[in-house]
Amino acid sequence: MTTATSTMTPIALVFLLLATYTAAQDCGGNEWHEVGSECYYFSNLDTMSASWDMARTNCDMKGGDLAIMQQDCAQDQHLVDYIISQGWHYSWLVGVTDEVQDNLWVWIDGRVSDLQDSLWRYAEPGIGSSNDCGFLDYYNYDFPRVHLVDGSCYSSSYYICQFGVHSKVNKTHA
Ligand SMILES: [Ca+2]
Repeated sequence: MTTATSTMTPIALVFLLLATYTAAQDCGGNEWHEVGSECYYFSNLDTMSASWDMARTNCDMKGGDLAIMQQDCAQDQHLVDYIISQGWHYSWLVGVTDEVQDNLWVWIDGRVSDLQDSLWRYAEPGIGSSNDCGFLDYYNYDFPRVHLVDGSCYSSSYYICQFGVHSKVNKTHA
């Protein structure tokens, strides 16, 4: 037991233990948020923005990688609903890129993205554009929506990490 803890009043210690236990249940720490069956880190909560490369490095240090989607429709919906429920009007880097071959969008776990999936916003991603990284983007037109769009890999952006994602795509963006 540390000196600081040993000098706490018993009631403070109870609260500390309770807080620790609660955090441990919630995806192993207060950086990670349990959404559906997965744990995510939302960098907007720390006002942390980064390029694609740095975002992946930061996610890696936390024990994950950029968030992956299109594996499980229900899980995708959980994530979308969560963002809408929080009212976060942002765009976040997620783990999909067409850097290797234009318009072939590949998730960082190696799966090719289905561009017909309604998770992609209408007319997105743009063909032949220099925007090679995928974002999950909130916008409100009649009602709040969250969709995938393409964007720059180099601008400093918010990002979503997903705990335990194992990448098959090189972390270095050429
Ligand atoms: Ca592109």
